[in-house]
Amino acid sequence: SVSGAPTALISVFYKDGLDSLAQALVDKGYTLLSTGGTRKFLEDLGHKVEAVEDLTSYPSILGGRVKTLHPKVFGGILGRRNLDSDIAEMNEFEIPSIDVVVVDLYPFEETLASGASHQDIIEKIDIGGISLIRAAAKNYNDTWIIPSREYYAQALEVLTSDSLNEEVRKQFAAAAFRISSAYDTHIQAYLSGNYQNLILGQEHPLRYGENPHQKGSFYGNMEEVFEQLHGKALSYNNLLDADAAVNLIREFDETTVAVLKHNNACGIASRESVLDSWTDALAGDPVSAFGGVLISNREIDKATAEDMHKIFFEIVIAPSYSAEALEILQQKKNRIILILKDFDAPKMQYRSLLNGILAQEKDHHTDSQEDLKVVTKVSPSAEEIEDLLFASKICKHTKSNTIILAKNKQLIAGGTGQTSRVDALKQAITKAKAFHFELEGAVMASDAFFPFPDCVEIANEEGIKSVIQPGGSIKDQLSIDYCDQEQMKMVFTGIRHFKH
Ligand code: 93A
Repeated sequence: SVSGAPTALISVFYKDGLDSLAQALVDKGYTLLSTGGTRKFLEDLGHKVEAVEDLTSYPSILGGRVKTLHPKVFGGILGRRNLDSDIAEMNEFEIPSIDVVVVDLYPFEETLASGASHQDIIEKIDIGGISLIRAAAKNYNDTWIIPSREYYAQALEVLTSDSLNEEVRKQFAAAAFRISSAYDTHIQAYLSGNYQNLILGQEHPLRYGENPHQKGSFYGNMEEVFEQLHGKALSYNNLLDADAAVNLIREFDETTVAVLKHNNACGIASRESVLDSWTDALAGDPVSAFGGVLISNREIDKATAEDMHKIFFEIVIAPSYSAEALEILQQKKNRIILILKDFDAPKMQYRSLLNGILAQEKDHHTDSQEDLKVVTKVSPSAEEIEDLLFASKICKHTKSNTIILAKNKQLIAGGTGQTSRVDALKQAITKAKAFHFELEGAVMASDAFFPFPDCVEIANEEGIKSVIQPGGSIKDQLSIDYCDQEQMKMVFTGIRHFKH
């Protein structure tokens, strides 16, 4: 140390929060040693502080670029206290041992984010501080590193509980290298012009955004999800649809084909064969299917490809294609043909709004038989339960407010993105009738509870007798009473599936 007592070198950018740590160090008998601004701050608090300048016999030079970079400082940090030759050299060159190093680096990221000039950003590349951190962390057995103001509280705890041991020192050293490594990562990203990519991942510019006058990009690793076999590059809207299609199809284990438009399913069916699934998915709404996205969870065979080829669609997604199927589908030059890989979907979901982003866990809950609570006197049959669960999976992936009508594992019609639940139901009924579906025996799924019994009343008038919904409205009983009066069946899932 400088004075025989153990020494703590403190050089921090942000001084707030330093007072109690400095006091605790003083209480433990440490001599304080500091750079200019930090020394002034500590002296103003009433502490006696030695100046790094006095130790090095150099002033801070080059506008502060060289303050601590000196053998007397680094020797004091790096000298091995259990090595005779190091001790001998420290004595020879009058290097005091430095036992604690407290650093808070120049705020590079913050300066960058503030929109500062290039020169100001460069000046905020800390050199001395980062070297202090790395040196102390390397010699963690002898020099305890407190590598940023985020660690003051933890350090204070260690000091007051007298629990500084080798394991603790090592943990702080690991934190130190985490900090130095992240710090340099930001600098390299800034200098190489890839700063945005550091946050968002690899940028893939798109032809345009949602509309031709909007620029757009995708950030991420599309190759992990798709292998593109044919067609033009995916557009902004294609990607939104592809995402919706993949999320939907991943709900189904049995052979299923879906058709999507504007992120919502307009047709979906589960059947024994891919061809039958496709045929009955298309039947859900052959008008909307025009220009849509087709997705299958089984290999597309020749017969299915031949039939798909008859209509105009933008994208087909499947785990694989038979050679003949691929040959048929490739006949349209622009048609996008994708293989869906077995990728690990992120658990979180993000969306930008106002001046920030929203983050949430994805809706990973798939309603199953165990979730169902029959609330009516009559229970749905086994086939009806299958349809109810089928419909509720579609609900989960359809824009709210939504009502899904299904029968025999086929989407009959959906009301999508309506401002009232009744409107969603009416839209579904109108659509179903337009495509000549018989609603008698169909089931109804709702993404959220019914605030009033109006939906079950309208459904009943159309012959829809089985209903699945989360429940939870204060007026649930009104819907239940109506169902009981009409021998309808209703199950509660307890799980809402809003999708906004
Ligand atoms: O410009 S530097 O890279 N050169 C140095 O030698 C040096 N030593 C410490 N910046 C340096 N520091 C940094 O100064 C510390 O990391 C801390 O952020 C700041 C503290 O300076 P002051 O005590 O004068 O406010």
